[in-house]
Amino acid sequence: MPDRSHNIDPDRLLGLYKTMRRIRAFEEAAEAASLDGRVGGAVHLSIGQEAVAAGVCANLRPTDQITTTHRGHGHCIAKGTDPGAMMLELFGKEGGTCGGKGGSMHIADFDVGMLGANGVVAAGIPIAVGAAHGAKLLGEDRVVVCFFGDGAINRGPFLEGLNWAGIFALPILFVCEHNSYASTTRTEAVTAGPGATARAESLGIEAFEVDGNDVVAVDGLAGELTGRIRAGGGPFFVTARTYRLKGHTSVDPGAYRDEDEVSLQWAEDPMNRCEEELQRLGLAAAELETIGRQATEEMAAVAAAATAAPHPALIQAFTDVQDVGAPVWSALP
Ligand SMILES: Cc1ncc(C[n+]2csc(CCOP(=O)(O)OP(=O)(O)O)c2C)c(N)n1
Ligand SMILES: [Mg+2]
Repeated sequence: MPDRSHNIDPDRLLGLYKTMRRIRAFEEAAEAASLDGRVGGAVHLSIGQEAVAAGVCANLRPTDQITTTHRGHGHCIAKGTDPGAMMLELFGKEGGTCGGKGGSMHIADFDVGMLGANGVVAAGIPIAVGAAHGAKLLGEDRVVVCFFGDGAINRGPFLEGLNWAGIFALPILFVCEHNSYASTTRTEAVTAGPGATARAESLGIEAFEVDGNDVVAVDGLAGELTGRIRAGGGPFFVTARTYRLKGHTSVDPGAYRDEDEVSLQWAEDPMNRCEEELQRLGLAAAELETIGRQATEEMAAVAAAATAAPHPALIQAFTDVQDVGAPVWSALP
């Protein structure tokens, strides 16, 4: 078993930190744009969960693939999707990852192996399993990572997907991002038995638990498991314990949670924990501040560009969708 202690190369940890800061800055910019109405409707923020996205995706190649959920901005950024195109998508603007038609919950970017966010809980699981089965049939050495929440384990596709992956020994890593909530409900109140890890094990899938706010631990475990998949192993399952520091959506004040619970969890903010680790390795606080400022500036520029960008021409409503025949709306510009 490889060493999973905190012996990490400082440069690697710095790279993980930069990814986490970019995700946090993107989420803060998206939150502001949702609250002031530039983005129509609410968005699901991954603030507090950045270490899972960064730690797992740091072990993936451009040809590897992921699926994600309604809370998928962090996974997209960590996999290499351009935040500028993502922000345009959130704003419903021209140049968005899906032409501005999908929005936050339907970002997809096949060029970097990002097979799609998904507004339907657990619906990404069979898609990821299908992609992994495709890799196996084609003899390609792709690894597929399937991100989903702790609420998703109570839906049927979870059982179907894990069963199929187990039967066919597929090259897939399931990552259950366990933030303890499904919307306004504590998941333990609606989950029978010991939970995600045990359910995977009951299907014969080797499963692990990791502190999802510890990016070094996530990176180490993901490195080990993706390595074993590339060597012909898999599937594997990881439950990453983390916490959703914000409400379920950008407009949810989260009144169903105890204030003490939330403030205790802010003390476990993965960003601070990563900074402490970097300082222990000799990085200066000023250097970390510069990285944070650069990330904020990058995402402020991205949001400003999305604010100024045009909406797609109305005729675009008829492209890239199902065959609707020739549009007859002659008034279209
Ligand atoms: C099939 C389905 N049922 C219900 C919903 C409404 N819904 C949206 S997000 C969510 C909670 C999901 O919880 P979890 O999987 O833990 O993800 P998290 O929001 O915590 O990231 C629910 C119930 C949905 N989108 N799809
Ligand atoms: Mg959850």
